[in-house]
Amino acid sequence: MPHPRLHCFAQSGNCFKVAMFLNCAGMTWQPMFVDFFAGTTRDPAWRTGQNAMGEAPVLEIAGKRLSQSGAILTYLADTKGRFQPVSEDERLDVLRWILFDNHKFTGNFATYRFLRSLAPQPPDPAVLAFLKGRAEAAFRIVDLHLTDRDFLVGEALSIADLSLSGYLFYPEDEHGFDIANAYPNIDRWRSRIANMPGWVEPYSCMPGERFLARR
Ligand SMILES: N[C@@H](CCC(=O)N[C@@H](CS)C(=O)NCC(=O)O)C(=O)O
Repeated sequence: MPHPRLHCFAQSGNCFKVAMFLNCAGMTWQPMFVDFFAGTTRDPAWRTGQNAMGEAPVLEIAGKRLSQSGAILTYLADTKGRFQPVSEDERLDVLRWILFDNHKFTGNFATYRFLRSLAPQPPDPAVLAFLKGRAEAAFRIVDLHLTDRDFLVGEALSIADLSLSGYLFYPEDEHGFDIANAYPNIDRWRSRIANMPGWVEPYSCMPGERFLARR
């Protein structure tokens, strides 16, 4: 059976969520470069051939073409038996955190980082300030939740952790958040994840040229 192919690019924490699973589960996979900054995901060919939602990541695996990192992580956990919830209550809790991640945590933080540092045009300061405030609020919620626990759900690493941490391993000059000092519980948690066997940092496992933050 061919190895899974992950359509991804180095700056994408959403892609990195899936790459972390593949790496930490010890799976062999093939990265397929998505030239996001040249507009690949906006190309009609991408939408008809890869993902009608116009997004990366896409994972080709076992004859399927999967998108939405949360759905991909759920599929991988279910089929590989790794990083999955261990009870019905945990399954719902993992789903809660993945939804919170997509809507509030990654949803605001990744957009903030993109506009702040990676977008070709300088951002509207009011939009940037709004996103920063929303991201900080989401960070406070996660930091508080991690006060007395090692992982988001249960006692072990789960796909909820892989989802929420996807953007936390990028350099501070890209996102501007002093995570170590402002959110110490998140900082310890992300170190726990980075110390998992097989973990590799995003710019070393996904294709695409790293460029300096534009601003
Ligand atoms: N909720 C989606 C978000 C995916 C997403 O926004 N991917 C970005 C790259 S990091 C993208 O392809 N954006 C294209 C666009 O918004 O036009 C997921 O978790 O997979």
